[in-house]
Amino acid sequence: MKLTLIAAASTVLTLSFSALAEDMPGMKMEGVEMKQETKQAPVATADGTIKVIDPTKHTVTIAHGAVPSVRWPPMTMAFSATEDQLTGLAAGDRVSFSFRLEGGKATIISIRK
Ligand SMILES: [Cu+2]
Repeated sequence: MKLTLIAAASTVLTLSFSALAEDMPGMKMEGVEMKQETKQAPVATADGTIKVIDPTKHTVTIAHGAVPSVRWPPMTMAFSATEDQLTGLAAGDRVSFSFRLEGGKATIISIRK
């Protein structure tokens, strides 16, 4: 009877140790990936008013408010955007958008009225 209990207890211990060992590398990996993504291209969000949409150049010119995360004052500038992202939008629309800043070029990630 005693032997059976000990055997059962050590089985439970072994199981919980292996569960821990599996969890830890996974958590570390996730942390590393998140850091790399932030380093590569910071993502910022802003609000603004669409001034011009240029479907041939795939750009949208937006008069946007201040963006503290990239130290921008309010300004009017062009962002790269895909045709899909610009569908349903027009000059004069108030929009909220997120963008990625890479090598001095700003690319829209998401944009909505
Ligand atoms: Cu700007």
